[in-house]
Amino acid sequence: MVTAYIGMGSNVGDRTGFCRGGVAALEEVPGIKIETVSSLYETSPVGGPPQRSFVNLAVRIFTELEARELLGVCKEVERRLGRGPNDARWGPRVMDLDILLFGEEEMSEPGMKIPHPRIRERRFVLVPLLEIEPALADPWGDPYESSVPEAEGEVRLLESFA
Ligand code: PH2
Ligand code: MG
Ligand code: MG
Repeated sequence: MVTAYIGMGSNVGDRTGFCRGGVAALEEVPGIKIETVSSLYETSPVGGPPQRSFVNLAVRIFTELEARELLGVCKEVERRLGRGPNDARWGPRVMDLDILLFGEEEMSEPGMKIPHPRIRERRFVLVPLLEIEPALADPWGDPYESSVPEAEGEVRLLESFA
């Protein structure tokens, strides 16, 4: 059993509805147990073209899946919620699910970098993640909290998940 963290975001249509739908879809997957869900945050877009603000959250799961299998699940949930295969990098999307951390694993393969390489640069990732686990550290023991002041983007608490 591995503890993993997944970040979710949406900036098209019913953004909070898509985020909640993403959590519900993950919950149904055999081998995944949702342990904690952060609050939902409205966040300014980081990178990409001018676009609507996002709703972001993070979840902590326990899983029996391998990292590759979990990535496949994330892609499938995105597809089920209506994401097209050709959405522009960093452009608008109904649902984005990114594996942020997978236990203590470090992976760098095409399409699969863990920890997610941009966690420390993005307040929309750090703030929900640290809400779940304020002392969270990377696999080398370096806490994420120290990166918040320098991270990019604005984050506003929208609503709790429960
Ligand atoms: N996702 C991106 C690029 N920029 N900005 C915010 N605020 N939230 C996101 O989820 C996001 C982003 C690429 O996945
Ligand atoms: Mg992303
Ligand atoms: Mg993604």
